[in-house]
Amino acid sequence: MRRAALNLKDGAAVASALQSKHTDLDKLCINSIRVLAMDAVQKANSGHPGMPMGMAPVGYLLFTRFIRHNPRNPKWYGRDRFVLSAGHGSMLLYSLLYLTGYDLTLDDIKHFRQLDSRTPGHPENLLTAGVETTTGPLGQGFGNGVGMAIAAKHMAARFEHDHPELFDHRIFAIASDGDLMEGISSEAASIAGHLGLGNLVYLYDDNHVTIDGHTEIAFTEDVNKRFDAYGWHTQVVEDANDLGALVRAIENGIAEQGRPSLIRVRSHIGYGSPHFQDSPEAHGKALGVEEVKLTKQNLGWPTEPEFYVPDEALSEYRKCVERGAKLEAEWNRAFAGYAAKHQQAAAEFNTMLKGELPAGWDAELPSFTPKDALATRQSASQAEQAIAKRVWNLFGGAADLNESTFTDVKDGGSFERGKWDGRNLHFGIREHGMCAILNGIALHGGFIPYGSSFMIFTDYCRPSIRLAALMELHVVYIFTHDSIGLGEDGPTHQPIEQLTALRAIPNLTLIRPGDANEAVEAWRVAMTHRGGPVMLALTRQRIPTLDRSATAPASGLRRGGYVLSQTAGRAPDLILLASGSELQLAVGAKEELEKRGHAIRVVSMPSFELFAAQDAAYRDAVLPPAVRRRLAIEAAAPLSWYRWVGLDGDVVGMTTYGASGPSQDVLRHFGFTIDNVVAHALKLLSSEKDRKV
Ligand SMILES: Cc1ncc(C[n+]2csc(CCOP(=O)(O)OP(=O)(O)O)c2C)c(N)n1
Repeated sequence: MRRAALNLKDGAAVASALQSKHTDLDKLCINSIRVLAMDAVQKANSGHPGMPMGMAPVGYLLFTRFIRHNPRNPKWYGRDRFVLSAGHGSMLLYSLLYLTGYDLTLDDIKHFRQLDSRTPGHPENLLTAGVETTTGPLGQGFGNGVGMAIAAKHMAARFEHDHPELFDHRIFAIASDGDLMEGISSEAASIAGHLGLGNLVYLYDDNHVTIDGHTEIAFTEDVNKRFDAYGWHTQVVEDANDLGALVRAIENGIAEQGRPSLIRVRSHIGYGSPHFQDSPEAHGKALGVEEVKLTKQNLGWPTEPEFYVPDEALSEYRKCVERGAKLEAEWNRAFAGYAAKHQQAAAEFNTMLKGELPAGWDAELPSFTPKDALATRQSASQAEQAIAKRVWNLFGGAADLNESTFTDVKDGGSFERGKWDGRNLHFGIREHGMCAILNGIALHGGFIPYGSSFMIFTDYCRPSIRLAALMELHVVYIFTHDSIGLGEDGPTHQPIEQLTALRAIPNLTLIRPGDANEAVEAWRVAMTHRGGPVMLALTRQRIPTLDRSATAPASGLRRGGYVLSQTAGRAPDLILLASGSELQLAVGAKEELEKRGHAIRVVSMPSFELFAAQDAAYRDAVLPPAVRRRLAIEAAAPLSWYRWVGLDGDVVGMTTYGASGPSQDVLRHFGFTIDNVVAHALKLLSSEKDRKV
């Protein structure tokens, strides 16, 4: 069962049947998509009919002739992946999913864009079976597909042995003008071309229209020349309705093994609409009752009932069910043969796919003593190396900053063209592309992807991080140089508002460990947390490893915040809270304040999200509501701390940008000293209004 052969056979059959014209049945099938898209958008009075109407022939051919999928098991590992990068054209995907027999009904289509429906405005992977990735922010899907292709190559290199047919699935995508205008697609296309990802086949919907007008107002480059220059295999289909030409081009794209493939397809937005075809009017709103009627008449379709799909068309599409079951059954048979021969590999593969960690994954995690003064980027790196030795599917790399982030797996080799078993991805200086690719690797399945750069550049990654959180993906981010403590590089590189901004992303778990042992614990959470991404914020500068003999162990990090230490025998007068490199200041200030007779509690607060997820009893035990004198210390914008310090508390933070200078000088300049923390604490302690109730 060589998949390429099967594809070519299918394709050739279509091509000869079609020559360059389509048959009546093809026409019915294609127009079914157009009608469903028009009617659904009209009923919702909201949505984007034009793109699905223009690209209906491409969707039809891909789903019925080329993409290996099983509508009754959308998670079958051996399937080809399809990404609708132009997510606003969601009705193209929903139509195809319904028509080919996924768990999506005509009733779902009728509830397009309604609350609680399975057909939201843009495709969401958690809501709709068969949606591989959430798309809508243009360019993201393009990057996801590249990540999926990387994952497929790496998986094959590890496992295929004598069974390449089990691991040779491809990634198909439809991308639009908007996708290709967004910078993220340039990053992703550049790396895909560099790597020679021959398992990618992208179809570019060249319809010359965006929202504000025709593309000539803003997008006149020669897209194919651009992709030639990236090292892609490029083709042109001059008419999206020329099925024969489309088939040949897709076949060529599939046959091209050494380069990713882009097929520019000249299509017509709103195809069939007498007044709005080729016009921006067809892009993003209902055509109107009258125009829908005229378009149906123009397409030779009955004007009523709405959502009408002829039986012949539906049964043609539904052949995908039988075909898919057969494809999966063949794959399963082949896998059974594989598993008999390669028992250990098959077991490992299944563990990875289930998202489980191998037994003993954490057996070599280091622990540190007070004599180790390490930057958390160093201690975290040691933890990562210990995990990587035992967890093969921890797979990622750096955006050209491994020399600073220390995330490359030692002796892991580079993932490069033809060296698909290399463990270290070199994303180049492409942070946004990196994070979209990480999402794609996670979506593909089988890996725990990670990526690293400087904390300041999370701003370059934010849209993809947000989508990882929305899609509940297990992605790990390692961002170092997490404060003004990075020193000389100065304010352009010193994150100020980033921590607060990241804490505003729902379902992202941010961890800023306060010493080497907390850094190890942070990696433990990163590996075991499920249902969303985890980000580690790590220091560039060395910080002390706390003496834990008289304090709580670093495992407290797992609960996000914990009492590190407290003046013995007395209720606290004041609570000092800190994260990351500022935890040492809280510890030092406590000593000074105790000398002055005050009872002090130090709370280590590496992760707001983990702490917020604890029950109220635990949170109140750590931060007793009665103790209202609370001082937080973090070398960053203070905004996110007010939830924890309350109206009577205070924050030693950053309200301006930083400055260039040696780390200790910069920290001192901005008040990150024990003396300044003590001064702020004394002010709180002497304040009448703040008195403990
Ligand atoms: C990053 C991003 N910016 C802006 C938008 C809003 N938007 C949605 S569709 C669109 C125009 C896209 O034009 P094109 O990709 O050519 O789609 P078509 O007109 O062919 O449907 C815009 C600007 C978006 N979804 N994502």
